[in-house]
Amino acid sequence: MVDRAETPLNRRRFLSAAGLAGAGLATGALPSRAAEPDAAITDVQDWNRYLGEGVQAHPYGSPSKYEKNVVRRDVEWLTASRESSVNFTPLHALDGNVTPSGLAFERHHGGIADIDPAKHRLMIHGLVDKPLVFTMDDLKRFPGRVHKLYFLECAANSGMEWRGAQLNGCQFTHGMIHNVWYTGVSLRSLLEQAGVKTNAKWLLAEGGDASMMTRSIPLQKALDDCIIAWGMNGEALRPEQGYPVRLVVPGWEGNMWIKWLRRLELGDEPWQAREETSKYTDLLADGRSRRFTYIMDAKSVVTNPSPQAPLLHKGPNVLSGIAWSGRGRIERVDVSLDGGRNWRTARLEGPVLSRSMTRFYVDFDWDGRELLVQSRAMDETGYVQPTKNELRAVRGVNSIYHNNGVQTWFVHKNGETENVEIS
Ligand SMILES: Nc1nc2c(c(=O)[nH]1)N[C@H]1C(S)=C(S)[C@@H](COP(=O)(O)O)O[C@H]1N2
Ligand SMILES: [Mo]
Repeated sequence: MVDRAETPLNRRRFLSAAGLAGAGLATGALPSRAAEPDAAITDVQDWNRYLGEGVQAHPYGSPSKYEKNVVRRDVEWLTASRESSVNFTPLHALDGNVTPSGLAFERHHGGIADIDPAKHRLMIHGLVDKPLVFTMDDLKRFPGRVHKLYFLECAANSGMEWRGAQLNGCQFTHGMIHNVWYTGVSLRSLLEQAGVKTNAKWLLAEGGDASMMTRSIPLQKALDDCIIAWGMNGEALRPEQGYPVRLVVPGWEGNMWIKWLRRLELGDEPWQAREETSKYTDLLADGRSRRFTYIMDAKSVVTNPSPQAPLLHKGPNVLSGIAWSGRGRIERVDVSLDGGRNWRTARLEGPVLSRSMTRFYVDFDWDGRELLVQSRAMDETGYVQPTKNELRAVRGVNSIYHNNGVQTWFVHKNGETENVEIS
């Protein structure tokens, strides 16, 4: 795995799509080679000669040492402290549509809470008939367990790119997303147990970490599809992801997915917490703020090729990427190799689930010409991912959050790839 962007660069580069010819669909010879004498075959290797490690060498397994570059990375200048910071999923090194637990990006505002599950409680109170407290054992015995695959995207994903191409790698431009399996109970079933009063319209979710993060959630959403989750990819939640229990808010901005969840209060209006007023609102071009932008609109990115995963060979290559939408299933992804002049429809592979990451592929022949690679997602509602300039026309450039514009990668003649924008 090539991993060139150890430190992401700052850049502002605008290219024109003029003069780029499209590369062909895959037609040529397949990537195989004639059988010739090769030391990798004829020499006996050490791993052939000696016994390997026995069972129990690794009671909890980890990846091969040759994959040591496939890690979450942070951007040091982005945040002032490690406790209130973020790292990024290495999207360029992953495939399929499930994010391995150890590579799921982390975003927290007061460090990773170290919670003893035996001492953890979840309280439901406020406008309910009967305030309730649950232990972790109570939650795990609750009838109607659910198991779902959903993406979580931080609203600030791609937020550094509002004024132009900035960070050199899809890990950094798009890596505030993960897509994992959740096990838990529906929030609805717990609320029904407590009995929601008729004047309740909102729900406050509070974390048990040092940041004590709070967000107001419309009651309708809470009753619709939210999950109180303790499981992630078949095992317990990772501490980084909110162990022992987090809120899952499918399709909505990551900030609302309160981790280390300890309290749910029902009320008749939003609480106007810090994270829904001074943060996670969208500053518009005229200086006004748009609040409560909950849904993460359709978005996609080509993960290969990308700056950390350049093209290494002429001839057949597999272009790959991911698409997702907070409004439902991904319907279609189109890919351009010439900066948006010509488009071809990508092949969606693996399960295409509502509000879950979807993998796409395009097989193509690269003749060594420069490429401007883009992808554009469409979801089942017919919504089409906008270009960055279309977004700026509505939102201006003072925004941080909710940037779902089309990404462009410039592939040089030598295969190296960089983050650019087309003017
Ligand atoms: N208690 C608590 N919950 C939290 C946060 C936090 O700092 N504390 N950060 C939020 C933000 S901004 C995001 S984007 C997601 C990140 O989830 P992850 O760490 O699983 O990627 O958690 C959200 N839930
Ligand atoms: Mo976030």
